[in-house]
Amino acid sequence: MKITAVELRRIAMPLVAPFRTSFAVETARDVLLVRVVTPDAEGWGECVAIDAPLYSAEYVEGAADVLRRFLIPALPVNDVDADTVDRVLEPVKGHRMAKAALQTAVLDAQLRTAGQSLGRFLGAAVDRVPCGVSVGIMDSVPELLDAVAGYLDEGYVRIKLKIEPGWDVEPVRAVRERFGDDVLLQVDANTAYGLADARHLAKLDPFDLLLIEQPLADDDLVQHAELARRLTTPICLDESIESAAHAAAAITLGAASIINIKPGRVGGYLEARRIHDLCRAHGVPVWCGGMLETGLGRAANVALAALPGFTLPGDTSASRRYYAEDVTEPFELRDGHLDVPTGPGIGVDPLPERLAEFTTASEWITF
Ligand code: SMG
Ligand code: MG
Repeated sequence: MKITAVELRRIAMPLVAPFRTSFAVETARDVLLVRVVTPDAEGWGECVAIDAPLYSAEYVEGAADVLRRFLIPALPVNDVDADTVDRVLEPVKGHRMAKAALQTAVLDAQLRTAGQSLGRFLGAAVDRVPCGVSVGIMDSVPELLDAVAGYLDEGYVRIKLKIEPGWDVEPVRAVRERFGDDVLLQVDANTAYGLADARHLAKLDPFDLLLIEQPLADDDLVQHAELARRLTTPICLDESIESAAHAAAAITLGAASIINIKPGRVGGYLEARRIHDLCRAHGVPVWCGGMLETGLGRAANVALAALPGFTLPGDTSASRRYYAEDVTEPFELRDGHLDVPTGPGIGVDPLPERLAEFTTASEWITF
């Protein structure tokens, strides 16, 4: 495939409600989109980096910079596919979210040219995926219970509560008391605790949670393994896992018994599939994480979530959980599920008027 141009486009997407985690409050997404143009097709990749380096070291302006300075110039323009992108970007350390966006755009163009859907390319086993929802930290327990009630009414099959010190056992207890033991429930700390909090975190054990996600720092694999010995709640890693090698280390150490796969965090859909394959071979369940993606990123995540090892519901919520207006046709929940797109590539297109309306900047790199 020959690339003729790459666009770096920024869009500003207001969220329907603030989303508070242990590290920040998000009120809008400043999204970097990568568009790859070839003589036969255009491909889209959504960069999941947020505006500040608080979830991980990456941030949107840094991703744009490394793309224009190092990643896009490294592409062999005359004969490129997603595997080539993996290989030629390998010497650049880190910057996996930026790499993932570029690789996804190339992969989308490649698959649109070949007329194959991303789901089929990755090995999707189902045509729709069950969906969970991630519920931010709130100002009060009643406010949280209202939010959870609304999501359960919409049909979400799993609830994830964001937690931090001071907002953990009480909200979990309240949700269990109000909605019962049958609700699939899990929590996500985004690295907010230390191993010294093990006895406190063990107070979550009686609530029969599916998992606790990333309680400790991203580079605390050994500490996570120790924490796993002190809790009955299974430990799931998110921020710690940036590659299949990290996943292998975490499994070997006993640091995680479940893994959250976010393609952006691990450098793209090819590495995401490798992590899926590795975990499946080891009997480790995986699920698809989310980074408040627009319809463009969501389409690709839903395809990934259809692989057979994704045995837990993902943070693949409907468009309206995030945005009053999405840049694509909205993803809508039906019976707690989203349909896996079947069209070529990621299977969705940006709506030109929406895209124009949300765009704050655009630059083209031509070859
Ligand atoms: O996309 O539904 C979503 C958000 C899911 O909680 C979610 N993501 O650590 O898993 C996580 C967080 C990171 C969000 S940072 C913007
Ligand atoms: Mg997480």
